[in-house]
Amino acid sequence: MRSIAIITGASSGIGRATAMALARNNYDVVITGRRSEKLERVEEEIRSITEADVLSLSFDIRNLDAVKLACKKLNGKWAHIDVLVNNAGLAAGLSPIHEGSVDDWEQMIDTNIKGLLYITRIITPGMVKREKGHIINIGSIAGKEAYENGNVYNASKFAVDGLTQSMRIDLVEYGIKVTALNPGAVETEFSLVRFKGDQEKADHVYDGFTPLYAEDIAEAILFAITRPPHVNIDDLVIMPTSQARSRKIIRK
Ligand code: NDP
Ligand code: 8X3
Repeated sequence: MRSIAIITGASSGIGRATAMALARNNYDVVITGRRSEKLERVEEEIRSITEADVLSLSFDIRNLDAVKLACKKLNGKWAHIDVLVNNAGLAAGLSPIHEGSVDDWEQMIDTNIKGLLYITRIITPGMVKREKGHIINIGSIAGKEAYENGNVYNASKFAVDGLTQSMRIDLVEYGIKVTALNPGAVETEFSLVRFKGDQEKADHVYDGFTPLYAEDIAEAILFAITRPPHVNIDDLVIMPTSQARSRKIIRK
């Protein structure tokens, strides 16, 4: 029998790669994101190369009513979510605190913290009732150490770290696993989003070294969710070999 995973932010990057990896490995997948045309393409790709069943849900995770409405479609077999991958997130801008954009701050807090909480609040009661489930929170090296101009993005990922620890404490008595996965630089749409579509600036981030790829993180997620029942991976930091800290990257 196939298990069911819901992956937020599966229209690109880490979420997309995770949906593909899980679909290839005996999971039916619920994929979410705002861009429905991108989700459709991911759905088609999964259907064309795997046996997996796919449900696409397009909504803005910052909007609680929209999240609730979309999740009403999680009925029948889709009601039994085994794995929740809290991945949707972004960095907006890179400015010192005294020059930061309040709109950017709100977007990061609303997506990376509140959005994660909204979907978790909807999915976890079923896991508690079934006494079974696994939550994967995508944090970041930015949630382990602050860096220059990272401020609110850092804070949002420190919050994910805190929530992961707290969720594990609240859910342990129900046998629910909670894992945090904290990547360093991964080449996705992340930098293009951070720099508001400036492709040159985004490309520059990955100049002169080999970053991680979305598939590297997807493999780690697959590893975490396929451990035996008595094993939980609490917290993983995954970095490119050339990156020792957020801002210590060897470029050649
Ligand atoms: P991408 O920009 O490629 O993917 C981000 C995903 O999040 C997209 O599918 C996007 O979908 C979704 N998303 C963003 N905002 C919203 C929203 N308001 N509502 C619903 N979905 C939303 O970046 P990554 O794959 O790199 O990012 C995935 C996660 O990994 C993020 O949490 C990021 O912070 C984290 N991370 C990334 C690192 C990196 O270097 N790339 C390193 C460490 C952590 P859509 O736009 O269609 O809504
Ligand atoms: C993304 C990695 O170092 O750009 O979370 O913040 S970093």
